[in-house]
Amino acid sequence: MVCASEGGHLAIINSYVEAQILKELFAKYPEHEISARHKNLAHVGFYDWGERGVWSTIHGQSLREAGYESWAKGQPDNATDGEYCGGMFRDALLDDIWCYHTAPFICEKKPESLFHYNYDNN
Ligand SMILES: [Ca+2]
Ligand SMILES: [Ca+2]
Repeated sequence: MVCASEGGHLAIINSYVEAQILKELFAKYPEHEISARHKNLAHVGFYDWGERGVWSTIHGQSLREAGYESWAKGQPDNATDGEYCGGMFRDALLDDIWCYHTAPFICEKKPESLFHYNYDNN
């Protein structure tokens, strides 16, 4: 909701290069500056909408179609039966996490949205 209020959306990782950019961004916020429950895991824009282990971006593409599906070792594990939201560790590898666990989050938006935005173009 915060991302949307700023004219963007949770970051969708479309390439290894974009993942590295998010990794660098995350590195600017050390653990001690983060008050959320998770400090080394950020919410990003993918989820398991049907809760059946089929992961897609918030825009409906599969992770492969989006361009990045590098899960961390052993993930997604649905560890506590309820990990239906997408997360990214500090090393840019993906994890499935509880949607309501507080964690840092990363937004993205198009440069032109700095002036105006149109949902039809997103
Ligand atoms: Ca992106
Ligand atoms: Ca997990």
